[in-house]
Amino acid sequence: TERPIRRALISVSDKSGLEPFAKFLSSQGVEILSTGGSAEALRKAGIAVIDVSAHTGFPEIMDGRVKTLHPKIHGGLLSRRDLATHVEAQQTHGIGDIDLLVSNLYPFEATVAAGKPWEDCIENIDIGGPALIRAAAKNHDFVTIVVDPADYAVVIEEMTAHRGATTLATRRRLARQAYARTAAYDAAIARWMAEQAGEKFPPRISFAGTRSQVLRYGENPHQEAAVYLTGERRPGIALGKQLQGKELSYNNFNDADAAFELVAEFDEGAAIAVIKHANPCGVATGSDLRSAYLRALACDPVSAFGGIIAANRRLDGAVAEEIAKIFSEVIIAPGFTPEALAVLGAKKNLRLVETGGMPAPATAGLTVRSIAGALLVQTNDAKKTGAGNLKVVTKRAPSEQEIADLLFAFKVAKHAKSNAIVYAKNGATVGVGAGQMSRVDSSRIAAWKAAEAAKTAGDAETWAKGSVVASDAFFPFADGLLAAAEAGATAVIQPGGSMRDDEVIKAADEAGLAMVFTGIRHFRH
Ligand code: 93A
Repeated sequence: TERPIRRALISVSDKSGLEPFAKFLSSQGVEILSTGGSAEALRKAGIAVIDVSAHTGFPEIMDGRVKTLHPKIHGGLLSRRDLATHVEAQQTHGIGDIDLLVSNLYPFEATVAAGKPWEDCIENIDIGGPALIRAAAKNHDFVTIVVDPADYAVVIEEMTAHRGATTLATRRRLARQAYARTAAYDAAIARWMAEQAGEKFPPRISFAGTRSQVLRYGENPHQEAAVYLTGERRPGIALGKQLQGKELSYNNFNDADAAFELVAEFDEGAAIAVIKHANPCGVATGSDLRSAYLRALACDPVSAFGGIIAANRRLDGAVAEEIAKIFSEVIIAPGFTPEALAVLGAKKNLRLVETGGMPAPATAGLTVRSIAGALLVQTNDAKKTGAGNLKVVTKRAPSEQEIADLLFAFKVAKHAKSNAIVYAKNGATVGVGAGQMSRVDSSRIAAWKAAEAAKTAGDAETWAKGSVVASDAFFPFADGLLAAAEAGATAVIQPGGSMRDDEVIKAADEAGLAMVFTGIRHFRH
């Protein structure tokens, strides 16, 4: 199963790590064939190469669109060395063996990501490269294929250990990687073309992403898990840089995503979200992160223990001092000041993730989740509710402060699992009820949490008193609303649209509440 490498074809766009690898091949007596730019780079490094055009006797034409698409190349990669008919064909047509292909593709994805015009993207669709790679990978019984510079070391090791040959096991593994790469490459092209055409749901979609990380385990220790990048360039946990701490877990990714997407809703002022099990246990805005954090924490300090914290601006030393006082799993922020890093650096296990920026909350995109046998795909919940979208339905209109808090609470409710009820006061949550099967239960839980928060803080009166309340979907009956009024809320925000809206509005008027309808529902299941 060991196959010696005597002739290699090198055709790469990403030339990183190439020079030492090619030097090694030369030192092993390997003859190197190469295409235009690659050959030039190798010659500059003093490595002897033969141009593909000299090997085939056919020039590179059409600005390089046709350079390796030739029977002498593809025959050399595809011929089974153990079949008489194949070897005969090689002899008849003067086709020499190619035992190693080193190739990576025109940078199509990077060209798209850089926002280059249509023609540039099209020109960066590699045709010859994938053809070479697929041919070499198919014939892995005889041919070694390397598509990733990270694997140059693997080939050097094998050839050193096996007198210039590679083993079948390694060639198979490299072949698998090769097909994964060409599949992802074509998927990226298909996706870009669909996007360019404004087609949201093409008949076939591929989310074949690139694996960025294998995780220790999944949602539970008996499940295996990994992270795949989809190609979307949204700042967040997936593309963030981990600065310190233990390895991120599956649940960390999920919770940090929920936390960061939530604080991204607040573009004015500082905002902090503390998340547990993908639900907010405290969210607050403020003039600085420290005051926002203290108010977010006060909402539910018991649940906040071991939580995930997200900030919408560069995390500073003052908030870091407060955060360091209790145990948290992950802190995610667009950046960290040196002071913050100094404070949090003492907590070696604490995971810090720097995203480099904030995502725009209202950008179009798709969300995907899996059910048995299918992917459910929908456009993002990118709807923003502002003061202009509110319809006052009660006799009393909310005050300016109430409107600010209503909008704040509605944003938080959007990011809590349904049924979601959120009490808020002065830009901070004071009670959150989430993930209940009945809305009235969420109302009761949120009210109870507001009472508990007050108790913990040593206040005589529940924090629901004088608060506002948000509901992610309409109140089907007056009972949920009455629970809120009873708890002490003075104003309500909800989508409206129930068959019994009249009943609910009447109950609100009787309780002296101000209520606004948004017309927009924010289920999150
Ligand atoms: O334009 S192509 O699709 N036509 C080809 O025949 C071909 N052969 C190799 N692109 C082709 N390649 C690609 O050229 C390789 O995949 C590699 O990315 C690139 C290397 O070109 P150069 O050596 O000239 O820099």
